[in-house]
Amino acid sequence: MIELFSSNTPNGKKISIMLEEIGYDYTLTKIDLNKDEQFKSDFKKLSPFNKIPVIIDHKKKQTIFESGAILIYLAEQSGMLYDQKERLKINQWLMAQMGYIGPMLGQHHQFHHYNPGKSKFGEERYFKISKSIYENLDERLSNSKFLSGDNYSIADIATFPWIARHKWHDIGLANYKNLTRWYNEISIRDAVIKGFAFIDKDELPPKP
Ligand SMILES: N[C@@H](CCC(=O)N[C@@H](CS)C(=O)NCC(=O)O)C(=O)O
Repeated sequence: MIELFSSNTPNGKKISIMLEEIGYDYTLTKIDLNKDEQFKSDFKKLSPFNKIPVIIDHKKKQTIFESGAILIYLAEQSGMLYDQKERLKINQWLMAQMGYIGPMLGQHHQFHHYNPGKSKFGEERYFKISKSIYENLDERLSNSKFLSGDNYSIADIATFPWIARHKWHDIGLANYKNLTRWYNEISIRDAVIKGFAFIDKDELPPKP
């Protein structure tokens, strides 16, 4: 049995979506970031940087932090969504999400959504970078069905919940035809709908 420690954020949703995709049973332990529960000493023992998500695979006595590492672990355990032949491509798009797309859109959330008016520099910088991320993804998806190629993979699962915050981005997802096609296709998967609503039972991926 997998125990998922998570919150209702894009990084949190990656793992609930993955668990639904591979059909694993799991229990959810909510970590309330607004109450600083991520800083409790018991949680820090599982997550050295005090971040969600974390999983414990109780059967295998394994604790894993970092969403990319968790996705790879679950993909390898289940033999799903991380095709051996596509691994190099999947790794590149997964690492791009982990090292660039997520952190940059996260900064955009901080300056544009949570703290508008506090730093013109920060707002402009991360708006511009986020817009270029939409452009880059749209370009990639103009000649590839999914991020790593023809098949849906953990790279798509990692990226989708970040693009699902498109209303906060104010960039206009609908203007990016290929990114919208990809987004819509993933939005209607049963596992994505279930995984998206893992904390707020009525939450659906917002329409472009
Ligand atoms: N690189 C980490 C980032 C995780 C992360 O930033 N989690 C956020 C929520 S989305 C968090 O736990 N924030 C709490 C804090 O920074 O205090 C991953 O992908 O797992």
